[in-house]
This record gives sequence, structure tokens and C-alpha cells, in this order.
Amino acid sequence: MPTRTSDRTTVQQYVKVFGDYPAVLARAPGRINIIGEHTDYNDGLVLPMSIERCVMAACGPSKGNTIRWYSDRYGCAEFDVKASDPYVGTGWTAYVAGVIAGIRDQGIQIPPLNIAITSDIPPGKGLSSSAALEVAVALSILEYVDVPLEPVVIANLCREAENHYVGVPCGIMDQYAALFGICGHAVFIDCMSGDFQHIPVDDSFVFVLYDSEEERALVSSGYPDRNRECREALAWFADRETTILSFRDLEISRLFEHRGEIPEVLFRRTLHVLTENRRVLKTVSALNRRDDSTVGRLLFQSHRSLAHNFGVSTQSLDNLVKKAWESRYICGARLHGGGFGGYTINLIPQKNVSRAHEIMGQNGIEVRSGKGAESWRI
Ligand code: GAF
Repeated sequence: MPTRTSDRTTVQQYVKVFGDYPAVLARAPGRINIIGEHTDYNDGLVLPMSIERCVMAACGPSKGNTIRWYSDRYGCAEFDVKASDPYVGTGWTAYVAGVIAGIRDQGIQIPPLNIAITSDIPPGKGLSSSAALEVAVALSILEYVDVPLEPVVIANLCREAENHYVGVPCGIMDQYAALFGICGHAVFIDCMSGDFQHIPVDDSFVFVLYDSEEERALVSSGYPDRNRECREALAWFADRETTILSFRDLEISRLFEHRGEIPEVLFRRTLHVLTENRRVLKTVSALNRRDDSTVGRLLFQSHRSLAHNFGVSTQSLDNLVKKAWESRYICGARLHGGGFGGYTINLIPQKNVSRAHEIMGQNGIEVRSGKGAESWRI
């Protein structure tokens, strides 16, 4: 694990690379997702919670004609401010370039500047390191040019950067979590309306992430295929029933009436989305009642659905969830994030955490509460 990211390490990084002090500093946290997987790009419900690991971006003036950015993890990139398209390549630079393009599309002029980026969110593990990068860069640039944009507009432009520049057809969950996460609360988001609500998560709930030791990049995983299959399934229903414009217009009973007509794989993808939305609602009420055994049961159900109906699990993730199921110390577990590797998320009563670690054979990352996004002038 790299050194924990802080304002001090980020300013030091900036000074080391650009030889001067930055003018502004912004922070965006990573997130866990308690439940609601692959529902955000289907107009569904999600329940992420921000974590203390974050991306920080320090921004300051440049004497040249370029926008330059440096990441402690990936190195340096730049483009000429006069160039019409800041696209400078693939990989991590595409995230930053996409955010810059999105800010310019809002009619905001960006002068030559330098950005130093630090992060302590492990990449490729489903903790939303990409959205945190996008949001931290956007907040730092907007703070620097002193143009306030509505957080919802920032979330959308960051998502578009990922959709169009990076090529991941992701939903809005991760960008919302990075912008609206607050300490000790999950964010219950309706991805159709964009409405969200903070749900208190008290200390009796400890979420632990166990590592499958499989890394995955969303863009090259089966994620885009799942997105396409969901669009096909929705189109199948919309062709037959004009009242169905979104999965939210479809009842589970109606879906079953069409079983046998709709291709089975599309039936299963849809079944996951519809049942996962229900599980999110049930989890919100169980959290409000502090009912950890119900939350745990819902996590196991979610895993079964993600594995059997949505097809995003792996052998290692299944094994970790099976181990958790067989242990009496863990209330619930499921694969976390987009799947195809990364972590499982486990709900463990505080008093059982060390016994659970022994059984799972690893220490796990314990998440109790989070910090929201902030940006401030130095
Ligand atoms: C990734 C995506 F970026 C999110 O938008 C979401 O779809 C998630 O996978 C799966 O729930 O984190």
C-alpha cells in the first residue's frame, strides 16, 4: 500500500515536480458499495459509502502554454492549451483529458496550469479510484479558475469523461459517491431521478473487504458486455410494451410472464436488475433498524444473483463468499463493485472482526465510515 495521501504529501509532490507551490487543493474519496450492483446504468438504486482513502489534486499556474498533470502512480502528460481537443492518449491520461474537455464544454476557459495528483486508493479493485481521480481533478480546476459548478453537473461531466474518453459505459454511482459522500453515512441514490439521501451507518456495522487477488480493468472486463445486454433486454420489452421506457416500469411478475420468449440470458440480466433494486430498498430499511442479520442475508442474495443471473463473479470471489457463508462470524458477503475480480464486501459484527480475519486467512480492509469530498484554497 502506498503512503497515505494527504494535503502535505500532495503539496510536496507538486513542489517537487513543478518547483513552486500550488494555489488550490482538492480531495475526492473512493467508495465501497454496500449494495446495488450494476443497477446505476439501468436507472436503478444504489447504496455506496465513501471511504477515507482518496485522490488529491493540487493545481497552480504554469508559465508555459500547456496544461500538465503528474500522477505519483502513472507519471506525466500534457497538452497545449490552444489545442481544440485535449485527448492525449489512453489509460489514465484519458480520465484527466476527458474532465478537461467536459469543463471546457461548460464554456469555461482553462488557462495554462499544472496539476499534481496523489492517490492511496488501490486501482483495479472496485473502490472507484477512477471516479475519485475525475472528481478531484475537476474540483481542483474549478476551484483554481474560481467558477462554481453545481455538484450534479460536475458528477455528470466526470461520468461523460469516463463514458466517452475512457470508453467505460459506467453509471453515475461512483461520481455521486465521490461528491456527496459524508462521514458515517451511506448515500442512497436513485439513478433515474438523481435524487439521493444520506443513510446513517453506525459503528455496529463493520464492512470488511477481502481480496480475491484478481485485478480487473472495467474497460477490458465483461462490464461493457453486461451494459449492452441490459440495453438489449430493455429494448426487447420496450418493443412489446410502449409503457416500458426503463427497467423501473417493469414488474418482476411481468418479466416472468415473458420467460421462454425473451432470450434466457436477457431474462437473467433483467431479473438481477429488478431484484437488486428491491434488495437496495430492503437494505436501507434494515440499516435504519440496525438489523445486521437482514443486511447480511441481502448481501448473500445479491451475490447469488450477481453470480448466477448477471454472470460477473469468478471462482476466487465465489470461494471467498462461500467461506464467509460457512463462517458463523460473518453476517453476509458478496462480490463488490463491477465484479470480475477485486474484493468481496463482508458485514461483520465488530466483536467478530479478528475471528473473521483468521477464518478468511487475510486481514481485510475495515471500513467504518467515510469522509466527503472537499476542496479548499491554500
Ligand atoms: C463500476 C462502475 F463504474 C459503476 O458505475 C457501477 O456500474 C459498478 O461498477 C457496478 O455496480 O464501479
